[in-house]
Amino acid sequence: MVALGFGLTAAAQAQTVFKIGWTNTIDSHYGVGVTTFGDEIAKRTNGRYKLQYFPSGALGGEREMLEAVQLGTQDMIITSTGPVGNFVPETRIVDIPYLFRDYDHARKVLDGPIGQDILTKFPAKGLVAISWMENGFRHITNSKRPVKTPEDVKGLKIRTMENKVHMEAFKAMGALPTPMNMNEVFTALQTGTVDGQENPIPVILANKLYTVQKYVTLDSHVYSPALLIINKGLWDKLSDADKGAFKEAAKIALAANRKKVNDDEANGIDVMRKAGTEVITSVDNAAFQKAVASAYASYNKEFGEANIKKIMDVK
Ligand code: EAX
Repeated sequence: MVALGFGLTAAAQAQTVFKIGWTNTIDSHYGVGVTTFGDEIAKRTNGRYKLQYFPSGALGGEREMLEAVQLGTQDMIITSTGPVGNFVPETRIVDIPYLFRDYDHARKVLDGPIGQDILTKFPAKGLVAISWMENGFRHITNSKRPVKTPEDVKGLKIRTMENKVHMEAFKAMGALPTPMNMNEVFTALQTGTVDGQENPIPVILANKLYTVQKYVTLDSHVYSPALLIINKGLWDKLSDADKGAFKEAAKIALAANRKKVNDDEANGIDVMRKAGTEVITSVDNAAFQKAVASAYASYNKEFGEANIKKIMDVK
């Protein structure tokens, strides 16, 4: 954070600049969310607060950026929940495969009491989650073979996020989950270090992963929330009015971020097919769900079957 004073006139106001990092590009669903958030903050605080953007992993992977925000060496981040469970374990429940039916269901849970309650667990860890954001439903991509059934996943080396809930699911499917920082994924796919990876369409598009993957299977195995997080020390220094301005700005940013996800979902298949990638749209979801069923034993143990059912039952 850098506080800049301009001159000594009474009218001049100190300007505080917050550095925010993320792994996707500036024009991605995260970039749209962050730049909208930045515009809205500047507007609502008469320019007293400004964001300095560090897209495309310029400040590192999500886990290392989260550590930096917790330490205070980085001010803010927009991140998937991928590595967040290593800092705030209560978030892990939303990473369970097949927990959410569709986008409406996921958005309703996160905007409602269950999702908002999870945000209250962050301050104890030196972080303030200003708002949920959205990454999207995740799909399997690979260059070995078209994945049409869970059988096709067996033996594939699949990059996952540093997220034990996801890794358990891929292990249950017989894949070899390989946790890796997003910044290394494109090269790992290009060189064949891993056979495939799994990400939402907006991430596959923004990072052009489809140009180094022969097959994309739209299996929507898990919904991936994102979060807009600030260092707690910085948040506590904001006046109540400015905290309110940040919250209002985040609401508008979330709407812009979700609209970009909707747009990418609508256009993405065409973009990938035009680039020569085979996109498999008809997937036997029941078979994939059955393939991860064994992981549910540990999910029920860790999170409580009733808590999982409570989320699934939200209409
Ligand atoms: O948050 O690491 C991942 O696969 C994430 O989906 C990506 O960084 C966007």
